[in-house]
Amino acid sequence: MAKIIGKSLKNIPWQERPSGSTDVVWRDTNNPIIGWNPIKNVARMFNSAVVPFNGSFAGVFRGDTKNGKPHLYVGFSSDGLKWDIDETPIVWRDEKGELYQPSYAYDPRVIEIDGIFYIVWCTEFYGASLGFGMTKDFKTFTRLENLCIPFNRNGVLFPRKVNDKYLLLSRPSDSGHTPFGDIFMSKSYDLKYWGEHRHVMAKGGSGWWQATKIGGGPAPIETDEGWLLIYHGVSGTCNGFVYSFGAALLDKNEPSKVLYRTKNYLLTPEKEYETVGFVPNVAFPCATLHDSDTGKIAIYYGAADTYVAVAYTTVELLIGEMKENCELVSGDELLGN
Ligand code: BMA
Repeated sequence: MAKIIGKSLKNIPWQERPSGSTDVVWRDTNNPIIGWNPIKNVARMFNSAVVPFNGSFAGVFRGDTKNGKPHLYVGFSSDGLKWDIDETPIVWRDEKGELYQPSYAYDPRVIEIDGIFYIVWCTEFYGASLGFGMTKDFKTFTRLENLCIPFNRNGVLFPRKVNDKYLLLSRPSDSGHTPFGDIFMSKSYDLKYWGEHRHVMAKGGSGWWQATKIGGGPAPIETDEGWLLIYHGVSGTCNGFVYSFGAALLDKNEPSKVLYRTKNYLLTPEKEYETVGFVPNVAFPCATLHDSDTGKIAIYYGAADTYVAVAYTTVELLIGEMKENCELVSGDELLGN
């Protein structure tokens, strides 16, 4: 039986799979957990990241303000479902203490490495690129060097070094709503200088749900069988893009190698809060909470670029599904080249 390697999280938000259901991933029945106009000046909160913090939970939220621009907000919760979110965007200072605010910021991921919470987001740097910063207490936030040159999005760090190096997944792109994109990996000794770039996963396959582009979602979860990556896959329709999500298992020691990958999506927009909103038909995962004792996983995803929603699965169900209905995509087999 597959096991999560990591901390236990007894207070993980959780609902059992509905009786009679054979779904690998099921939604919280109280979704969405954050709705329209959640705080002053913010119209929509979605594509946000949460982590266990001091016995409860903290999060970095994407808030699209009432002038349409997105910024990052910090929030706290005792149960992971009801959130108290600051009304002022996060203030970033550089390592010398000078203000260093991004002109816009979206799709944050928060990754704890050795007690420090690193935040990766999509920032303005001559086009969309990867902003980077850290906090220890979710009160003061230090902005670090941008992780790469333009254009790039969906930056995700692994939660520990592998073979002495930090690992970053990213999705190189162009300046707009990219009509292409595969997931790549870069390595670093210090989180500042990045190299040894590798291709990880290609879009496409026999199905259409991930035919247009893919992008890393929550920070990979370490398991005894490899790194579990939940990622989004995009399908192009005559009415625009549709964002669903699937999962892959990456090699423990060389995570640019894909071992298994879900042939079918795990969740696609079906509920009204996923199909109707500012951008219809989007399910965009950015974080998980997980419990190593039970294998429970809570997936936080943005819905319709409007809401925050939660869905549940277990490590056993997810890896089981990947093995039973696996399809590697042409390009994955280049194995790190
Ligand atoms: C992507 C990103 C996401 C967004 C998605 C759907 O390109 O901008 O923030 O959720 O489009 O609009």
